[in-house]
Amino acid sequence: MTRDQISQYKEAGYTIVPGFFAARETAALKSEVERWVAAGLPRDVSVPEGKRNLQLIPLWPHSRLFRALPFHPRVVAAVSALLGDPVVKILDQMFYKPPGDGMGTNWHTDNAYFRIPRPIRGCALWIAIDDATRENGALKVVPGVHERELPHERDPDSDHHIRTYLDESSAVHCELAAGGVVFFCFGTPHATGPNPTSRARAGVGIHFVNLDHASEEMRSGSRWQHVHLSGEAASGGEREYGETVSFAAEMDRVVAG
Ligand SMILES: O=C(O)CCC(=O)C(=O)O
Repeated sequence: MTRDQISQYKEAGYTIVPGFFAARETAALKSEVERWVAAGLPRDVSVPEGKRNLQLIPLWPHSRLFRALPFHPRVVAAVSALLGDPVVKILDQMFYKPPGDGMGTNWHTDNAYFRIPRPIRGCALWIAIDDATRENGALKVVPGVHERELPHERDPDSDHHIRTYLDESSAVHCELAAGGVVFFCFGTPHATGPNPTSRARAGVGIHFVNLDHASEEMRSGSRWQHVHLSGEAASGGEREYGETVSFAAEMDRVVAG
């Protein structure tokens, strides 16, 4: 992560990092996603008849590779630079748009769910598992409005999401080859479009917060997971899972089949 990318995150509320994951890493992540889809694990959260918006949440119980992903040294370095220590991972999820009838996710901010006092102190890492294009529903963000609190209401297109309405004329389409990522803060409005193409589009979102800036509810640990990645409580996974967790070792396992 470059100094410019860190500045962009702080000023605009997001930054795009193409090629964040190497080809071998991306292939391993994709093969886990395909395994979940083949097993029918993701749930269709869409309401409109004839459309699908598949979501799997949380991810870590379903894959040792995804359990290890937040501990990837590149991920820890990035979220620590963006949020300041101590960083915890609180949530992970997968969004899968099937070809043809794959639906978008309407505009929202993550802070409408998480409610931390300073939204810049929490961020999502969105990973393009497949190439993400304007045509197949790449992530869109509205830059520079992350300090504004936007009203949200129930999203009629989803069985559990909430949404906001906003002027999207300045939206940035985060087109990315698979393995590229977007970091965006909890205050940054984002959405995705539909996938009318002939190939599926999967994305993974992982949420991190600086624990000193978490809400009371979040700090209590009763609602969201606390996986300590930096700071005094970080133990490389021992504390959370009773063992040291390694992305590289899990990747080798997935690749070996
Ligand atoms: O990838 C998607 O389709 C939705 C992403 C999203 O809404 C999120 O990460 O909160």
